Amino acid sequence: QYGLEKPRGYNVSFHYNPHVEYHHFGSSHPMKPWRLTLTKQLVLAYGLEYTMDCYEPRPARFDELAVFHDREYLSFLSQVTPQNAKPDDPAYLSFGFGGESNDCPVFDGLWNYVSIYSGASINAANNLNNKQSDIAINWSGGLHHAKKNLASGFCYINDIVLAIQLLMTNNPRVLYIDIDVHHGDGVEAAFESSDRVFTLSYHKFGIDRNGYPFFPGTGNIHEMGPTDSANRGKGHSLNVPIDDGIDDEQYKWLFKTVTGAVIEKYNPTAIVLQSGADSLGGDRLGRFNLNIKAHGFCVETVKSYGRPLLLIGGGGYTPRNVARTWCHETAVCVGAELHNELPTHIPYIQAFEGAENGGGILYPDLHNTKRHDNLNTQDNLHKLVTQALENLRYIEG
Ligand code: V1P
Ligand code: CA
Ligand code: ZN
Repeated sequence: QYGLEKPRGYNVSFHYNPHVEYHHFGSSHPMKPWRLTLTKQLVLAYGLEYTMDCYEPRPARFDELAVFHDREYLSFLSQVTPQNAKPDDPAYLSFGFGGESNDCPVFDGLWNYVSIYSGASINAANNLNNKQSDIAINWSGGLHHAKKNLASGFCYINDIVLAIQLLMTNNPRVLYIDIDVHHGDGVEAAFESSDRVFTLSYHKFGIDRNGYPFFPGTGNIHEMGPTDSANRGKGHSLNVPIDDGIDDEQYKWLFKTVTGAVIEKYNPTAIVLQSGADSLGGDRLGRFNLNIKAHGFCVETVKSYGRPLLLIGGGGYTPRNVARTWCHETAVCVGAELHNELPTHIPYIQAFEGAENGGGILYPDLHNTKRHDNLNTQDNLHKLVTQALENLRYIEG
């Protein structure tokens, strides 16, 4: 009856260069590119590669990165190595490398690493632009803290900004949504003077008992971009600050209510979703208490609006759960349901086995795996939503 036509659904593309996996930030550093190996193994084990167009993008070139980043910064980044780095060189610190926190170390193959993850976001954005895909996925990207001349919070090149700049050639309005547990400050800053990009970030915000702000310390509800009324970007950022321990039902309600209102009002012609997995329960750096399916609910919700979608990774510091989440969200994109029992023939299956690693299943209970008391009351969340909706008064209906 249906001839040889493909069943109607979304054209999903998967953009991944496996060379990204072999880079190391250093043994005690929480960012582990190896989580991408685990993600790929799960995606393959469930056979999801047959449901998508898979690309192996080339690394981005210097000129492609210079569309956003300063050339002096890129020259430094492309030449610095652990052997020639001079930590007392003023340029070294001023570009955000090393320092006391060592958030952005100089490691072997750094330039290759940043070019690879950026190349994948560029390739994914181009696929959306030429309508080869409805949803394009790059789990190696999403490095939202990088500024045009500054490395910050494990991010050296802002692949999201580069992808949005490409999408802007075809789209009058791009919506950026960020569910990483950290504030998407680099993307917000890059487009602060534009009304053609709206940035929306959900994140932990607050000061801990030792007096330190949760990284990067920005993104309170009243930060809505520039205040100068002549600035076109005024009111085109929305920040949703959340406290420790938020649970599935609260987060789903918050995300659906606020994101829905932004989409209805701003009416974006393309959406970029940064799906940082450090908002899961049990994350090494995060503070929330989300399960995998609640995180995936955000992808489902955004997908349901049917706009061209770029889905990218970000943070995520408990590698086995990052892999589970991004595999689940790949399945959400293609419209597949996955069985809970992990296929047994996966390389690195040990990473998922044993009670402490989630018992060999795809959807272990992550709620309270790292006890964070829920400090979000229903009353606080209602007030937050009221204020968030109020903040939307600057954008046209
Ligand atoms: O809190 C800081 C430093 C301390 N300074 C005053 C700032 N850095 C954080 C950075 C978190 C970056 C998150 C990136 C992303 O949003 C996107 C990929 O997920 C930090 C933390 C922490 N617990 O917040 N750095 C480190 N931990 C760290 C630990 C060990 C070695 C190197 C860095
Ligand atoms: Ca965020
Ligand atoms: Zn993060």
